Amino acid sequence: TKPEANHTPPTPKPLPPCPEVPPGLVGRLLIEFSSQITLERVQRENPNVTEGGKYTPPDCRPKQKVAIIIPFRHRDNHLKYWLHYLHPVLRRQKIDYGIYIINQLGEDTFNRAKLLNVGYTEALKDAEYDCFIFSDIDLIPMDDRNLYHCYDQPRHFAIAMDKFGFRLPYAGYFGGVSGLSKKQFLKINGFPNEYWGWGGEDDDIYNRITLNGMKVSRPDVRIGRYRMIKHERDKHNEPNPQRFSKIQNTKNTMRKDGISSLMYRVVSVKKYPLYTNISVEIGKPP
Ligand code: BGN
Repeated sequence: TKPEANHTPPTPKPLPPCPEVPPGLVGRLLIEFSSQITLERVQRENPNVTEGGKYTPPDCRPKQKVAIIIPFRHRDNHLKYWLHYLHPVLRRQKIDYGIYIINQLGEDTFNRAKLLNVGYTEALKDAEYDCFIFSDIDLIPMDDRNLYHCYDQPRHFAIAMDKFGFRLPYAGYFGGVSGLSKKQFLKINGFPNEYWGWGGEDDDIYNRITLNGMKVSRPDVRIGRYRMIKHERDKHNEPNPQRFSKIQNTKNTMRKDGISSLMYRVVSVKKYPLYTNISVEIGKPP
């Protein structure tokens, strides 16, 4: 026998591709927001999540690498619930993922869609993602069969929210939680940067999708159910009075306003055990 054979490390078994339908799903989930959650507890309950809020299934090879992008300001309590509920769901779904909180610094008017563009750009500096899921911090899926990956067409996940009576509020609704592959995102020039304050940016994104010859894909209404954490209206995120006219103009604005025109300044990138926090200055309305 060759003596060096003893020193050859065993070649790691190549993992099989992850199954189309993950075997460990449980279906409908019980979601409540009355018990107090601590990050220490969430960390304890998700020991395989690594620094920056990353996870890769240990037993199979996922097809996609998913960045989950969450626009954020002053919602620490919601973040705890989101992490508490989502990490276990995403693990059961066998998703290869990273969590990115995009925190708008200062007290100027909030700009959700611009923060999502920042999240897309910054996540790609961190790893080679090919799928981007954009989620509000206060939306928790009620069913783990609502799989957080990308589809043939841009995906709308949050189609049956409790506050809308578990139905789509209107046919073109694309708010709350949505997902686009890198290719789909670039095809629409990303999201608009010019919606300051509440409302309309999701409708603009919907317009971009249909104007570029794509259509929205959705889960079954019994599966795409969500609970929203109740909260007061945020300060500095008043309904945007320009939103009605802006969504009429997507066709004319989308080529110049988007990922191609994005400008911002990163102030800090912090990798915490359960998520990556990226604090940014994105300016203010003209
Ligand atoms: C719509 C908002 C969306 C919001 C949904 C659900 C606008 C544009 C002018 C009609 N759109 O009315 O941004 O997600 O309600 O709350 O306000």
